Amino acid sequence: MREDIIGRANVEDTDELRAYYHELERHEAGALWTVANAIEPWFPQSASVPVLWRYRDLRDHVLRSLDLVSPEKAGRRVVYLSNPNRRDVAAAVGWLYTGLQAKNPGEVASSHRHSASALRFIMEGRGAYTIVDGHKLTLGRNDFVLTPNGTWHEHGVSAEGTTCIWQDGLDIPLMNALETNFYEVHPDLAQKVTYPVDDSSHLYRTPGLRPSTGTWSHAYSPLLKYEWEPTYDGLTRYAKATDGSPFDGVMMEYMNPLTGGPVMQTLGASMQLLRPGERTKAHRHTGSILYQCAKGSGWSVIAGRRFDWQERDIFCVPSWALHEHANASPSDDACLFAFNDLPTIRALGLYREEAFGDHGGHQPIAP
Ligand code: GTQ
Repeated sequence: MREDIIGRANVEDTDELRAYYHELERHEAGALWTVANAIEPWFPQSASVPVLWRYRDLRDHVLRSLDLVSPEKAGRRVVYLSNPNRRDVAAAVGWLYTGLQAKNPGEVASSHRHSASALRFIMEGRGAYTIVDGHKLTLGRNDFVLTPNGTWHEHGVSAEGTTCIWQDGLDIPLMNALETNFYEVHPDLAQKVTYPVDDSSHLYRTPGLRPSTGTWSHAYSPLLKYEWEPTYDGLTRYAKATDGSPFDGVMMEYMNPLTGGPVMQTLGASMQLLRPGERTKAHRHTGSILYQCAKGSGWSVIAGRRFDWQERDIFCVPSWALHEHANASPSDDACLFAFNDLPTIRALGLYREEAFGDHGGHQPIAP
């Protein structure tokens, strides 16, 4: 890939050079100028494309997995969402994995832990719970729960509940890309609940207050569950006090209450509210995002394509893709849950953001 720009590689092939490249290849080596423009693009080149996964297309298939395979054999009955260009790494976008998991009442999956950080967002059903290192968290619709890397975790639905479906979000592809992924099955296949049920909420959910006793030495949030009611309440109250971001509307980030930082080291999450008729301005940033519509309906324009979404639909925004969101309703608000790899991107000093039309620096304009 030659480029006729000063400072970029622009070497024409000759018989002598071709022989030289061939010779280098035999020594497991190569000439940088043959690959330089490709491996050092002017701006991020995501291999992922924007995708919308409609819940109405997927729900029956997710439920069918309950009849097709046993939890014992499958481990977890999940339909994962795959980006057309990222099937080889099981990524939904960038280095993020996501899937829809179904579970019947009375079922519990075996306990395990891994290097990937995980989160769930509850889509439907009653009686779901997760156990994280002995902390049992009861889960309802639109609740968001963490299972940070290295923690033992298992998911179940109580016998009195109904069939549950939730979205799993993990950085499995990132862990594999970094070649840091370990996996362990719990020696007893199940954990004991060693703390009072929902203790993390009792200890850490009251805004502005922290427990005076105890210590928390983990790098992830001690508040393991973020319930829908206080989240939605927080957003509607915030909406009274702000015009919000021109790019994101009224958006709040799920945070570690002890640090104000992201919920986990590698993954972050947010909930945003788009007011009736609101339409945001387009921007782009590094980092990959997976959205789920938690309430209402609307559309997004991502890299020039329009995607119409409604409750429970999931869609992705690849790194550096221009995107804007709109609430389709003149009377109801719309809420988008999202998770992202921004804590990783920020920790490495790689976050960059740009409004549409605001091309700073010396780079050529992205298509
Ligand atoms: O429950 O931790 O959808 O390890 C895929 C891999 C869920 C989990 C998934 C996992 C999990």
